[in-house]
Amino acid sequence: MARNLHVAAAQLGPIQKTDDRKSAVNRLLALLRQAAAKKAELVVFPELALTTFFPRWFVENISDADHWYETEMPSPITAPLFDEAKKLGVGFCLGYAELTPSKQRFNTQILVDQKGVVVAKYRKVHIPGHEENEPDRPFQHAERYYFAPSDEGFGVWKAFGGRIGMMICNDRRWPESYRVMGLQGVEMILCGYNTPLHYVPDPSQDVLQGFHNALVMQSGAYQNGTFVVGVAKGGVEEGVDSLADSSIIAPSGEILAKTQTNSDEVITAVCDLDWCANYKSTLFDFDRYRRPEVYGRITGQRGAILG
Ligand code: ING
Repeated sequence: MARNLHVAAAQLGPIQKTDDRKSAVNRLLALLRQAAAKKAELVVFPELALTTFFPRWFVENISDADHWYETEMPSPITAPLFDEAKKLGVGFCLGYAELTPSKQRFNTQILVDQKGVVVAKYRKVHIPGHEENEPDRPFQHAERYYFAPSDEGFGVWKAFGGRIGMMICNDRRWPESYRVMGLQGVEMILCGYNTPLHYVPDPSQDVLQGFHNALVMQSGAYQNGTFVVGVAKGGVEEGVDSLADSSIIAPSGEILAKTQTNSDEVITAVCDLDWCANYKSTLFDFDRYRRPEVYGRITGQRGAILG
């Protein structure tokens, strides 16, 4: 008997600096309805899905950036998304900037079940970019100024008939992200991303962004016997072209669905979560084949030590 989970990747095109949250929420509502019409049970939205990618600009006084963050979820502006999802009987995963009551700042993603209840929260672990103002860059990527790295690590939650994990953007480039969830039996990893095509100082690497995006998610899926749903906010946002290529990837590493545009677009796939066992119980039977006794360096050191 298959354990089918009908999942949708709801990709966003750009959100410009002057686009308000209401317009973003209206776009998310339209994508949610499209996904529900395609019989999706779980809809995955991108990283920072309510605002433009504001770490592109550095503000000296960080409280001048407070308006980019959510202090409550749901809030009066985002409540319509929760209400509509509950009415449609669809769950969703939403990325946003979180400002806690104690003024901590996180790049956050929540998992909301089909009754509109927040069942899980994940805060980004791997924060790329820079901490200081770097005005000479063509555009900044000051995520390390705007977000604290979470010390909560990667969880896996029983939801939607399976074991669901979450990660955000840069997390997908680190094999440790997948493995920590793989060691909790994860069957589907939900990952929103905002990836500028011109991030690297070496423009010749820009053409590799799509290749690297697929490479890391397909390998992470295969090596941990899990589905991976990667969802972009793509297109030209405030003059910066961002990668689209949202994808739904099988535990085999095969791409089941991929967006064709860099705009608002929904793709879906019916994922039989029992497919994961084909890999978890054979090639990647962790209990049988892994050798943690020789992996000490992975948690024992941060950087490379050259002997
Ligand atoms: N963005 C980018 C990402 O990891 C980046 C940062 C871009 C790193 C290109 C390396 C190359 O996809 C976020 N938001 O993490």
